[in-house]
Amino acid sequence: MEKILITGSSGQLGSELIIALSEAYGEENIVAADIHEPKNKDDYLFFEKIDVIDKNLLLEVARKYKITQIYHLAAILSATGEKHPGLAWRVNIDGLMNVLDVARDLKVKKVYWPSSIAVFGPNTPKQDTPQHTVTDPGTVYGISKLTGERLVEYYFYHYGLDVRSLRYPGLIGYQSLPGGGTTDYAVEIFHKAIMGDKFTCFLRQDSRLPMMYMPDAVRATLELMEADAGKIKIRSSYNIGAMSFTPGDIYRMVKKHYPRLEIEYRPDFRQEIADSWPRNIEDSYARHDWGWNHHYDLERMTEDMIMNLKERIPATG
Ligand code: NAD
Ligand code: AKB
Repeated sequence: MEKILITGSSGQLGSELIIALSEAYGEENIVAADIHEPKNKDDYLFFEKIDVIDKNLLLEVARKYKITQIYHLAAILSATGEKHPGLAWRVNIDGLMNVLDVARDLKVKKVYWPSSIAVFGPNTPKQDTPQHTVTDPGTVYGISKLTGERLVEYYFYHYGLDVRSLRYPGLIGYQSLPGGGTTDYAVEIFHKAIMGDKFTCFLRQDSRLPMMYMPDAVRATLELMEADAGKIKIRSSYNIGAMSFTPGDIYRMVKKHYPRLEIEYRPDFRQEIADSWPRNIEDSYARHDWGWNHHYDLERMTEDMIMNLKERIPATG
């Protein structure tokens, strides 16, 4: 019987992954944990308010529930990280080491920790960015993810801890709003369209980035975690790709459903971050090693996002 702890459970990814994990393992086997309480606490049988920087509390919670797997999602993302670099380092690195130490000491069977396309930087090839290439991130977030990749690989080779990881592109989902990243615009545009508001985009019209719809990201995560250990050849973090588009592309696609949607481009400090990231990702290792395959392109994602968000947001436009 598995008992699964999810840190960062109130976030954009956590709030979606917890639904899939509850379906797969049973609600009674899932422990949600975050520094912020979830919007609907009643949705969870077990919720623990924790700060991942507090190692003793993490240990206490993991012991209390006899945790066998940890999905460690708690993090400070790229844009917030540039505003609060010290906090980003403490949460992303000290928090990760705490989770890895607790997992090692309690002999937890498996740990999942996400990395990001933010590990790449201005000197990385931007087109079809390979798995093994230059990684020279220019943000504290990216530096923390790159350090994290080295740490999880270290814990695997030195302590035998079964840690697995994916380098997600920008994630787009409807369960919750994103939490301070550079790719957040691609979620916000849907909310503005449905509410009938004008959308002000903080990136340029032609700023191309790799992106993924949340159902693909959640499925990739579960498939990686359920794969035979022998198939996981990369113990730092796997490149995974799905689609790649610009703000101009997604605007045109959403406008097909909301013809009155207006957009204004006002690039801010996040433009420099976006300019340093890949345009699209080469992910043949993930496809070969454990069978990764994406299902959603821009058109299919847009239809599904709008269908699901419309049920959640009262339309005013
Ligand atoms: P998010 O900001 O929406 O959620 C992060 C959660 O962590 C929040 O609920 C926050 O309250 C919590 N948290 C922050 N500090 C904490 C602390 N000290 N202790 C406990 N909880 C704390 O982020 P997300 O989009 O859900 O991202 C989840 C993970 O996936 C992160 O590791 C992120 O780097 C990674 N990732 C996300 C994306 C994306 O596009 N969303 C892309 C690449 C990688
Ligand atoms: C961010 O923009 O910071 C995240 C990411 C790509 O890691 N969405």
